[in-house]
Amino acid sequence: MSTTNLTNMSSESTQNYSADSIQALEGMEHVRKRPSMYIGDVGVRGLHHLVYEVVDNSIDEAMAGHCSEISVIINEDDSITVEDNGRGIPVGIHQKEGVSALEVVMTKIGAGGKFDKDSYKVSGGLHGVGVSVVNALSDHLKATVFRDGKIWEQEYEKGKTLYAVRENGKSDKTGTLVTFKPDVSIFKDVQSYNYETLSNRMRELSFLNKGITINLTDKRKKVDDDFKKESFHSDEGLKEFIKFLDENREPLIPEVISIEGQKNDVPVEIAMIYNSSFNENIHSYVNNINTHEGGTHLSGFRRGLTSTLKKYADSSGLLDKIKFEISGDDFREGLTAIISVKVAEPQFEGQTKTKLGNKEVTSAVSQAVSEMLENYLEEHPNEAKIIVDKVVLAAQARHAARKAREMVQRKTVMGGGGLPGKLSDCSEQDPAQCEIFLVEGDSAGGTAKQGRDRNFQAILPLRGKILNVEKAMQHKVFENQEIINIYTALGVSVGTEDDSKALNLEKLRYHKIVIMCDADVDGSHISTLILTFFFRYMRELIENAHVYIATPPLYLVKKGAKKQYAWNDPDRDKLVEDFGTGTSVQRYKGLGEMNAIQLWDTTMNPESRTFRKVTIENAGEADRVFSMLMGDEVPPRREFIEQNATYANIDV
Ligand code: 0RA
Repeated sequence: MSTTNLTNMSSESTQNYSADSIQALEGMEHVRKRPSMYIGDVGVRGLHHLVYEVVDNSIDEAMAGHCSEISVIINEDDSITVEDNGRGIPVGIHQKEGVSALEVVMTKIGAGGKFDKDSYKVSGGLHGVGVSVVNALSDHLKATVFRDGKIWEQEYEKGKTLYAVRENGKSDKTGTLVTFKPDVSIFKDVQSYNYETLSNRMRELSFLNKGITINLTDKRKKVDDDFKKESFHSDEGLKEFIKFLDENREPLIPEVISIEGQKNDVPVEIAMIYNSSFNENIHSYVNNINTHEGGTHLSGFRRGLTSTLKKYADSSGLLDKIKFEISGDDFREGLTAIISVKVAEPQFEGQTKTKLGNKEVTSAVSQAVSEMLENYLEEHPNEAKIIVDKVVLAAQARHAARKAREMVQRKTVMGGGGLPGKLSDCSEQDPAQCEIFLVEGDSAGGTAKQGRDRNFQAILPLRGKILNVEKAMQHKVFENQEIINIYTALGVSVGTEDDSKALNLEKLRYHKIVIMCDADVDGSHISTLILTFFFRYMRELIENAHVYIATPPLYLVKKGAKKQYAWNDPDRDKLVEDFGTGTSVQRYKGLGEMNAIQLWDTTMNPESRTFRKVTIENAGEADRVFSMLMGDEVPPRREFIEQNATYANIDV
């Protein structure tokens, strides 16, 4: 099993700005000078963002009812082509600007489709910046428009127009085709497009915008003599999205509950189901953007859900025997839901600007949920009982969990119960400088303790396989000693009664939390267990880029005094060839086989190590993978492992 689907090599290339360092530059030039202001970063995310920005324009055209198919192609040279069958960007002279509207869209920052008042433009990237930004950040871009029976084209270099819009032949189709090649002098540290990342996003877009067909082709790769490709199309939208997310979970009710409508001018779409798991799994979107940090639409959903279920349960007498309070959390245990709203002028807040701030949305969503659920519960008394029973069970478990949690709280910083005995702490006091290595097993822990730089590196050995939180009820999680040790060592206390998983990150004692496990099947299983725990119980740590995975080498290649490490088979083979006859290869089976100096040199020394930063590119996909890997059903897990068997092969 490899974690590459959930993690990403990521360069720390986000730029910093102070108000006065922002020079007033002309639009396109400013984009090139300060790309991160427009696309977030110039790393992997930014590179993929370019594709989303172009696709968003086609999605807008589809939402306006004029486009049914969008094709995305990763070309052999890592350029991207996006084609749609919409009306085609207008090519006539733009009154105010005096040049072709196409040229305005492509070269004026913020021009977007704004001159078209009729089009219902609510999509548009997180940054909503428009295709001109993509143009500015591309070495080369060519736009081709099929319109009025003709083919029109224009090309640009680094955003600069090469020639006026020209006609180049006849065609009876309509649509827009854009091919761009990102400027490598801007995306310096990024290799190339990741098929899976694009595929996950195109699938997500097809669920969020039902009826559209989105094709993805990778011309860099061939499978059975044909290019690698997929086609996404969803007739049922969010309903199907829920089924996809919960594929590996056991549903408690037979059908997905769904609603679609408009409240106070806010289009709201919701789908939800209850499953037998203990996890709350809610994904929220605004204008097709995943709002990781939630916001007013999510609050509205929670409010509507809680009040409606509570009212129903009270009036139905199902709670008569219950002596204790039922909290908001209890209504969401085992719930998978998607909330998608369209907001004309979204205000995004929060650390990653993925929290919706528009106040009017709360009541719109809350009303929508209440109406939908009231009807559903009335019409489905059997399912209603199943849901209420589940809520009651969750409340009971929560009472048991409270005792366990209070114990954790007493033992963590709140009670001042001291640090875990197994922790070898560092001497540095500034958390921003501190690192903690979570190491599998006491023996590897010992080596790491000797090898580390004790000034800023702490070691916490974990005993064998930590609890699989995917299958455990909350109180079991809070009773688990290894997990208590992690909470205590990190210094973060567990949440309140109402939000049992909220963390207080200000207390975090280390800003880098490094999972260091053997590079074999067991090691990667343990890494995944730890990651599952972080994903379910400490997601803020991942979202704030505190979680890393160490990468110990697989081989030591030696000849006489010459020694080099290799992290994969091709590198090993190359070293063996370079060193020539008499070379020996030592395979590291585990961290324990390295001595302290080797471990420092290869895996812990900031000068020479490689860490993989754990990121959540796509929360829905991450959730699906965790529920599959750690859940009950074996066949999908086997299939996933076979497809991602990087480590599994090595041991053969
Ligand atoms: C504004 C007006 C019209 C089309 C578009 C924008 C448009 C933009 C893009 C970007 C990618 N694909 C697109 N397809 C269409 C058309 C106005 C009209 O025909 O009356």
